[in-house]
Parts: sequence; structure tokens; C-alpha cells
Amino acid sequence: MKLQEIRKYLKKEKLDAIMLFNKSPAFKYFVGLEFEHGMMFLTRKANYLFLSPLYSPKFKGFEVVNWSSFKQDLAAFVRKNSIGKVGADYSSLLISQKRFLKKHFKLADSSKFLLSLRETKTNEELARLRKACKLTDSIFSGIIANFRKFRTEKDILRFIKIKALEADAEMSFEPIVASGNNAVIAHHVPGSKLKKGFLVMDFGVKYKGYHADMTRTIYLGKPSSKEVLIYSKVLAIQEACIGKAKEGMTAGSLYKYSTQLFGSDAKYFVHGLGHGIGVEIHEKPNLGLKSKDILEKDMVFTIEPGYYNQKTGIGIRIEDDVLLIGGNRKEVLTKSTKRLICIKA
Ligand SMILES: [Mn+2]
Repeated sequence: MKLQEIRKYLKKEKLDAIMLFNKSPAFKYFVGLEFEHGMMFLTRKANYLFLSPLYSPKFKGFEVVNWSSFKQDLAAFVRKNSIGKVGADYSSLLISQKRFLKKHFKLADSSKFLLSLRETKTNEELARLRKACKLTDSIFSGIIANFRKFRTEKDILRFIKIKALEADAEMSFEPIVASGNNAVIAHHVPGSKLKKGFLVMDFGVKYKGYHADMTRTIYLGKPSSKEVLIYSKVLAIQEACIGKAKEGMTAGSLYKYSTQLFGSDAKYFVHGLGHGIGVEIHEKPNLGLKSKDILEKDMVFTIEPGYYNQKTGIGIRIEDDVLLIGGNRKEVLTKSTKRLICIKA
């Protein structure tokens, strides 16, 4: 994706190449696919993928080097392209990989640059994220339409996974389905019968490597007026935070804004307000208390305030994926209804 930015960076930092292993999120980012093995060299002239012959010999934007004898082939490649100093993604390097690189190259840490490159999204990335969100929305409406069939949290979990599979998509992460007082555990592992009360469902699909992440809370049974009030409060805060987000503001200040709105209930809001999404499910910007990340045009991040009251057993979270178009204009990519859906028990 932003491959042209690499050339500028190499020149500025006086590097001959950026070298990535397949487990680096930046590797996925540039080639748009996941690999079990492989190395990537982005040089000032061209982009190279070092792959075993088990892979297809063609990847758009790359010259593929199918090695037969890795050590010799790499040495020949390095000599031919006079690669001396390389930037690596220190945040994802194994110790053995670092040792290997140090033996062959002068090293620099390019992890900050690689992270920042991924913070704002290109049109191609936005198209994938929109599609991922759309699929996620359609699974949510499927859950509601089929609700009579579900007896346990796992029934819903299975339904989500089957629908994702049918759409040729993968899960962004293991979905959270938490009913009744299980909902007070932000990362509950589905395992019980569906209990009356709030039901938190946090899931998303990954489409062409791009992660959607959405949470909706519905109600099984008839909510008390107090429960309706709390839900309305969380929803109002979620919408106010989306409204408040704008270019140039620090993510930390948006988080602080959400806790101000919670007021005395802020103690029940136990996690960050949100996070960037892309080739990773959690990436920059981080919308937490101390975050100094600046919100920028073309960033996509979640806004997900929650309320978890251990005493009353009430758990609520509402999460959307939001694109900051520019200024204070936003596009909410997840479009499922946030009106409190109540299902007769
Ligand atoms: Mn999330």
C-alpha cells in the first residue's frame, strides 16, 4: 500500500532497504496477504519477496525470488543490489531473526515509521474495511432474525462463525457473546445458557486482511426503567464521542471527554475508548487515557464505551468503527441499529 513513501524514507534515513519477515504486520500490509514463511526487501529501486518455491511466483508490485538454496541466493541478492544498511521492524522481530540480520547487515529500527505508515488508510484499505463492516452488519441482523433458534451463548458464536465462513471471510478475533451477569466481564468466553438481561456481542469479520470490530448490546426479557436509562446513557456517550472526534485532537483527550460524560459512573468503564483497526485488530491510534496519538484524516478507529457493574450484574458495550474523513466529518462504517433491541424471553 503506500510503497512510494518507502523510497523517501530510505533516502532520508540513508538506508539501502527495509527488510521484513512474514510475521510483521507491515509485511501483510505491503503484500496484502499472509504467509507462513518469507522475507521482503523494499529497496530504493524495487520490491522483492523471498519465498520458497511452494508459493505462486507472481505477486503484484513485487519481484519474487524463489530460493532453492537460501543462504547462497540471499548472499548473491545482497551483493547484486549492494544492500548494506537495512531498516527492520524491531517490534515484531524474534531474537533469532535479529541475530541473523545483524550477521549480514547494519541494522536500524524502522518500527515507528512502519507503524505510522499504517495509521492513515488508503482508498483500497478503506474499501476493504467498509466491506468487512458491511459483512459484520449483515451477521448482526442475521443474529436478530434467527434469535429464536439460540439457547446458549455458543449457539450464537457458532452462527457468527458459519455466516463469516459463508461470506468467505474470517473472524477478526474470537467473538465475545456474554449474557446476563456474564456481560460484566469485558472479555467473557462464551459458555453458558442464554441468561435474561443484557447480552453483549462483540465480533467482526476480517475481509482481505482488514479487521472490522463491532459490539452491540441487546436485552433478553423486559428491561427495568433503570436498565433502559443506563443503556441510553452509554449510547449517548458513544454517540457524543463519535461527534466530538476531530482532526488534530489527541486521542487521550477524547478518552477524557468520555469519562467526563460518565461522571460518577466512570468507575464502571474499565477499558480504553477505542483503537485503530487495519491489518491488525488493535493498531494506532490508541484511544486510552494517556494516549498522545493525534487523530488524523483517513484514520479508522473504534469508539466503544462500556459499563460493567459487578454489583448489579449489568454489562453494556456499544462499539462502532469510525472513519475520520477530515475536520470533524466522520463516516461510521458499522451501521447496525443501536436502538435497544429487546427479545421476549
Ligand atoms: Mn474493539
